[in-house]
Parts: sequence; structure tokens; C-alpha cells
Amino acid sequence: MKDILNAPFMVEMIRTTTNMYAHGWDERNGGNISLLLDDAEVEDYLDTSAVLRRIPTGFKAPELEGKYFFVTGTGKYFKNVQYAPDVNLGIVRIADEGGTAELLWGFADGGKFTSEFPAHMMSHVARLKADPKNRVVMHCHPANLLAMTYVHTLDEREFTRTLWQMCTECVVVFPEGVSVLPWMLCGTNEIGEATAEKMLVSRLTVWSQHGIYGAGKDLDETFGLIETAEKAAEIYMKIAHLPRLNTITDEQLHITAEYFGVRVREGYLNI
Ligand code: 2HA
Ligand code: ZN
Repeated sequence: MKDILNAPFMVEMIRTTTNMYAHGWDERNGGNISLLLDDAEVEDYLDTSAVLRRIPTGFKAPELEGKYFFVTGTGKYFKNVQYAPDVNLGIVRIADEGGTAELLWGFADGGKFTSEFPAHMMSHVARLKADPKNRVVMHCHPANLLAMTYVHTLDEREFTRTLWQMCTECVVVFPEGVSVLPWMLCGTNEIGEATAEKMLVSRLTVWSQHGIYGAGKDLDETFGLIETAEKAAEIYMKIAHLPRLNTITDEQLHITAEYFGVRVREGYLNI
């Protein structure tokens, strides 16, 4: 059995959480990540018949039966992951049609998966329907995206168009746009279901006055997606109160998307 602390998924998870903390996106215990692991990846590092604990989840997701997830822990600080990965992270296998998470590694202080586990698992179900290559769901609290939800309309089309107008590459990075949820109570199955519904159509879902959810095929791509949206929101927050003399026009967004071969969300450009 190979040493799990050297597994590529472990190294990437530690780097990603550390980097997200450094970006100021994950104050205190803010933020959470779940990464779907391939069976073969897990079997190289763990005896998958040795279940440490069986933890109830409080929801059903039969589509995920038997799947392995690498997840951040509830109440844990991204800042500390690099120093104690086995306390702050855990690997679980989904059982009982989603009702139970079987702990195979980690959460060594008796802890468990993130309070946002329902939103993560339901989002995985949705993203796998949209893209079978999806592996990551990532949540964090980037300041400018949050700030924007106080001063910008929450209309998804308008929110998306504003972000696209802030940096030329945005329309290429998230051509399907950004979904937006109104303020909702976090940690619940309700916000999980609402997020998953949005995730069927976009890889980014803003939680107003709270943060953002991103999804992608690996940690790097998902980080980059959130990073790009947050950069656009930062520019918006720098210019929103100033007279706007120039912008990226719908025609320019259109020719950018055509040039890079991406399909822009239907009806989002006035062309
Ligand atoms: O894990 O970010 O939304 C802390 C949170 C909850
Ligand atoms: Zn949060």
C-alpha cells in the first residue's frame, strides 16, 4: 500500500486549500471542497474494506452509491490543512443510497465532513449529469463577489453580463454564465437542492451575501474558474461608482466567443 500523504490528490488538495486561504477566500472555517476519487486511485492507498466510522448524512443521493469523496471537515480551517491533513480532511464512501458516509481515512479527531455536504453531494449529482468528467465541487467566500451581491441586481443574466464585461477572458472561461441564488440558510438540504438545480446549467453558482460554488474536472480548473469570476467582480467593485466611458460590447463578446469556439448562454447577448 502506498503512503497516502504522497498521493497526487492529497498533494493537490493541500496546495489548493492553502492557496485559497492565501487568497483570503476562506477565513476561519469558511469554505469547503469535495473531490470525487476514482476507485483505483483510492485502492492504491487504502484498504477499502476497513471502515473507521459510519456517519449519517441526512439526505439521499442514490446516484452516488459506492463513490469515494475526499472532503474538507466541518469547523476546520483551510489555513491548517497543510499542517494536519488527517484531522482536517477525510475520505468517505457513500452508502445506503447517500444516507451514510463510510469513513475510510481522516477526520482523526472524531470530526466529520463539511456542514455543506448536502450541497456538495447534490451538486456532484447535477454536474455529473451535465458533464461525466466533473470531479470537484468547491465553495468559498471571495470578497468582491460577495460585495457585488449587495450592490448589483441578482438577475442572473444581468449579473453574468456584468462579469463578462469586466475582463475579456470571462466569456471564454464561463460562457454558460453564472447562476445566482438569493440569500438562503446555509448547511441545509434546501440550499443544497437549489444549488444543484443551478449546477445543471452552470459551473458557478453565487450564494448572495455568502459566497460562491464552483465545479470542474479538477482542483486547478475549479480554482481558476472562481479566480476569474472573482477578478471580474473586483474590477466591477473598483468601477461601479465611477462614470463608465468604455465597455466590452455585446458584439465584442460575440466575436471573442466565436474566435475561442465557446457557446455563449442562449439569450444572454443582445445580438
Ligand atoms: O464551512 O463556508 O457555508 C463553512 C462554510 C459554510
Ligand atoms: Zn460558506
